[in-house]
Amino acid sequence: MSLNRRHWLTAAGATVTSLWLAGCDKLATNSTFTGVLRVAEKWTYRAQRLVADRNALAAEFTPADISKDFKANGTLRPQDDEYTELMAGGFADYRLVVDGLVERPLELTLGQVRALPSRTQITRHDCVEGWSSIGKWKGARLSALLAQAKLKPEAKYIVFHCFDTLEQTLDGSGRYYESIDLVDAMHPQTILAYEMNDATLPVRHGYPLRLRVERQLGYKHAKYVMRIEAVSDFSQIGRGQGGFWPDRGYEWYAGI
Ligand SMILES: Nc1nc2c(c(=O)[nH]1)N[C@H]1C(S)=C(S)[C@@H](COP(=O)(O)O)O[C@H]1N2
Ligand SMILES: [Mo]
Repeated sequence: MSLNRRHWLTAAGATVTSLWLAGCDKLATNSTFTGVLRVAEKWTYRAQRLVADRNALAAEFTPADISKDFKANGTLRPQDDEYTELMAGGFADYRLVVDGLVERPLELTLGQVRALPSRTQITRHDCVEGWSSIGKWKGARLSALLAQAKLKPEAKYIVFHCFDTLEQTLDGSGRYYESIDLVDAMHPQTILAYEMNDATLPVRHGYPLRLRVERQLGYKHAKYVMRIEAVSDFSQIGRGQGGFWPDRGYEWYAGI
């Protein structure tokens, strides 16, 4: 669903509510009003169907399906100082920062992330460039992490800030980042993976933590996550389109 359609839906809802508040007795006998209500009902139904569809699970596979050679793409080893320094210390000083529109900002060690409720899944990764690979992922459920941080009611999107700079720019807008809405954030298969194919997540696949958001294309799966920020709007982040590749013309919502 495009953002425009979402805004339209909200606007339609607001119109019906204000008509309602304007006095329902008079309006109930008005055929235009009943027409508006019927249209609104249809839209609500469609919106619910879209959300129900988005809550469905992505296909899962068997161990025999796991790709022998899972392709790696984009950054394969961040060259950024922060990452290099943490690597030298075996990531003992790593803290996953969770902040923004949350009641309880968090700074978690990798041990604390591993102690969160987890999920293991064998799924297919589809890159926009046309290749796919199947892998087994284990990670912390994003819903559990966000429950611990307690989202404020204004929070609408979850932004993943990464360690790697994929494009050298003067203004720093070449840092990788991505964002998802709360439907995907709460989806049971949305995890912060720390294991791939029963081993520690390899550096080329996003060590120490990478997002798996199985109903969307590969570029949404932020690798090298260092900070998770809850926001009401992402227009002030990067170049404002909600992700490194969305900033460069790709769809923000990359459903598959
Ligand atoms: N931080 C970061 N995350 C990233 C990328 C990247 O370059 N940097 N590339 C994206 C793209 S386009 C894809 S297809 C997947 C690749 O994940 P993989 O290397 O584990 O196959 O990571 C995505 N997440
Ligand atoms: Mo990709």
